[in-house]
Amino acid sequence: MTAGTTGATPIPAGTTADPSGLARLAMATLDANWEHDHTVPSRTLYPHQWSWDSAFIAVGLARSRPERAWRELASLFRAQWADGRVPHIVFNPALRVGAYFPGPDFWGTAGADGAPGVATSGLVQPPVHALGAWLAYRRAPGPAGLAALRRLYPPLVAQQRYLADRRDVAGDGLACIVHPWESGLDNSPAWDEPMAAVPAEAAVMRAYRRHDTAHADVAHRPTDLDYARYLAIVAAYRDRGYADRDLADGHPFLVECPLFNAAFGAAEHVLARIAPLVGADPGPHRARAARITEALLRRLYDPATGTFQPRDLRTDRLVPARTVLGLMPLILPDLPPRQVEGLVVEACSERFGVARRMDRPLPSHDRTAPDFEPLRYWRGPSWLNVAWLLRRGLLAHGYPELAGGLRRSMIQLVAGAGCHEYFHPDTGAGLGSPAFGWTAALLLDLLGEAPTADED
Ligand code: 9WN
Repeated sequence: MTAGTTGATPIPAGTTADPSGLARLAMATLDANWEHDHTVPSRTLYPHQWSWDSAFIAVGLARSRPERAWRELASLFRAQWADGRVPHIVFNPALRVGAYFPGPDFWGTAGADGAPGVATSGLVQPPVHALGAWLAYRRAPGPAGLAALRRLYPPLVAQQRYLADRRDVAGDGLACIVHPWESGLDNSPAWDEPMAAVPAEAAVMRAYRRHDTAHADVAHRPTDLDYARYLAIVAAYRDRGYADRDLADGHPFLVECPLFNAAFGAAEHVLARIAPLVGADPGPHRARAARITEALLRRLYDPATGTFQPRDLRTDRLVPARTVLGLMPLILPDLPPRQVEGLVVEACSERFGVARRMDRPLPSHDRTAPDFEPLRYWRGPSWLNVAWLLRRGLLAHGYPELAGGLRRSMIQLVAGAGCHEYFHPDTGAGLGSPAFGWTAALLLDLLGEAPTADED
């Protein structure tokens, strides 16, 4: 172990502790993953364009290659559907069939109402794009950025309108997700209960060839039973033409997710800041932001645990698993002090271990839970995007020292293991793709700011 330049905990032996060396590694990773108008999350595992990845990646690109940041977001929004949904995957037509599973033939979006001219999935992901665009502009202000914001503002507003008008299945002011992939935390223990109700058998997967397990350790990925359920839910949505009417009548997975809705609310806060720059009225965005925060408090806050839990709309019950998803409403600037304090207590508890001097990285699931799995994807491993969001929340609510602890632990992870997709939550070993887009981008973003930077 070498002593780290950042002070608190030692940096594990590995890549480099030198910030300029780390920045070079991150930029080289982003350059290697750049594909004509977007960045692939990973050349092997995820060779197409992914929605929320592009938002995080744009923030890092703004620090290094701003022109690409705007192209990244523009290419994603070119695939926006007529109803405003921003698809979670935009397929690159130049790639061979089988480069990713499930591919365009399984999604079959071509005939769906309002689908764009390019092949996409029919799902969405957490709407972190307004935040991505805003931060890209803050990192690279200037006429080109302002022009890009002007172009992006209407599609960003349409994205929000889609979620508010078509996905508020319970009519309570929150958007619901119709597939675990929409949460971005695909196999989180948060989805175990709602997924258990989805009829499917692992054996179904014998009829398909999974692409992910050819490139990543089977023991680190979702199981065949998970995949069988993922496909069954896609098929149910596809069979209704990806229409959101009457979802409550029989769609097998309907959940209100705290991260997704925190992003939904944060987007309105950010749009209220973008609006005056592009000649629009910030008032309606402020009003919508306030309504989303109020709905989150009413529907997803659990006073017994002091944290937020997903609500399964099929049973109308809060899901008991205490995952990192529950901490995400901290990104809302108008979260009341009581809930802020509850979330900070939860974050600093043994479950998640946030501290000024963190001895282990932020896990994606409660470390003390019996179903905590340090190697399996979103069931324990540490991911930079959720840690980066939590850091923003801590800064927004006046906890710069805890935010500093998270920053150091994130930098140490990459210093020790490289730009991996996710990391072992105890040892910091790199897992999944070794050259992952958002890890590189968010690292660059962290390196570009002062350790106790104000929230922006
Ligand atoms: C399914 C691309 C995406 C991320 C998700 C992550 C993973 C896909 C998969 O990769 O999901 O969308 O094939 O496992 O869970 O958050 O956007 O990086």
